[in-house]
Amino acid sequence: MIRPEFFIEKLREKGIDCFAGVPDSLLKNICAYITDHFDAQHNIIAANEGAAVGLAAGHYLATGQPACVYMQNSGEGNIINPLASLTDQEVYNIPVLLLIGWRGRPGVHDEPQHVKQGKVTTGLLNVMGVNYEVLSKEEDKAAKQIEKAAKALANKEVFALVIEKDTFDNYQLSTVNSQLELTLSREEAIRTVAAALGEKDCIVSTTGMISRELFEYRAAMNQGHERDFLTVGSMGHASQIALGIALAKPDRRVWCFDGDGATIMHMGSMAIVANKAPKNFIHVVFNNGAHDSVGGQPTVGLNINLPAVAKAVGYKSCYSVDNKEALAKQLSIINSQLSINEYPIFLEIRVRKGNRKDLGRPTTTPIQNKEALMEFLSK
Ligand SMILES: Cc1ncc(C[n+]2csc(CCOP(=O)(O)OP(=O)(O)O)c2C)c(N)n1
Repeated sequence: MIRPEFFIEKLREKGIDCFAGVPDSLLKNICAYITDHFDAQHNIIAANEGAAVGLAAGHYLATGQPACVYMQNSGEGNIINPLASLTDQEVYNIPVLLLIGWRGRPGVHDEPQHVKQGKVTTGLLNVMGVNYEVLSKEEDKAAKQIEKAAKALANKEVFALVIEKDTFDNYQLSTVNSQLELTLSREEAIRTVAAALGEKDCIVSTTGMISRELFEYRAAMNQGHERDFLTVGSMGHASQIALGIALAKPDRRVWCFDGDGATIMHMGSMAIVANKAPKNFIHVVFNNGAHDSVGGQPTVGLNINLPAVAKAVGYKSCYSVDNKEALAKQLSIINSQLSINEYPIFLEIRVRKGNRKDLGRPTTTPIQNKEALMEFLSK
């Protein structure tokens, strides 16, 4: 395995000391190392991977030095546009080093949402004309690959290092967010909200642990999973899936269970929800100020006023709570005192980072999930 400090030192030797990206579980150790060792100017956890390529381009324009963009392969979709229309040699010809975690690598068991992306990971790079190396787990070989990457960057190319599982040695994140005062766990908040739903209501939950915790809540309560669309991939799009349902099924309330990282990833979607003004839409953001599901790297979630953003774009009722009592009270107000004219609703729940160690994964397939939900919605 490669020691994070070895890898980063090699990049520094090649003049790369600026990072931007969205963290990934396979890159957890290297992302944690970067978070702890680079200041806010030199490590920007971006809203999404495309934005990270934009940041890298800006850094190059200002310094003449390429930056490194780290991401999970799920983020490849988000970088296609800036690769094709910003960094490409036929456009501005801007070098960027991509560090791509290869979830779903063919032959390695992974969750359903990673299988397709894993198959097309290197193919997409080929189509985009991006040369790459699958990073060796041996330091001397990896050093040679970094040499090769540096030559491509010097030639103003985008170059990718594709990272397999267990490439980097363990590194424990020591940077903590200023959220120590938060006591409510995400799982308890999820259970409290799910328990407050009406019979006909449905939930669209975001990728990562939020969907896993919701799934386990249903199992623990001996309930079916038909009310819940567990969006295992498509980070940042849960609110639009929920909006699509809400507009087509005006007689049902639709709850979106979002994360702060996912909300921020495609925050523009909030404006579309608010302007469509569905009278049956409740957007709940479990805000722990972190990309908790992939290692807990910070987001800007706890530094910004999400309900104020929601209010500004046009959600009719916006709230923030940070403890169980306040949450229960707020849910009771939503359920019994608000008229339909006070929708769409935005509810931020500030929760602490972390999850139960024995948290399971959905045992139903995405297709079973989809079919059960469609059957539920058709009734
Ligand atoms: C486009 C894309 N980029 C990155 C990921 C990897 N990923 C999965 S969950 C997650 C973090 C989600 O954070 P948040 O929405 O705040 O929820 P939390 O895990 O903190 O509950 C990330 C980065 C992904 N699935 N898709």
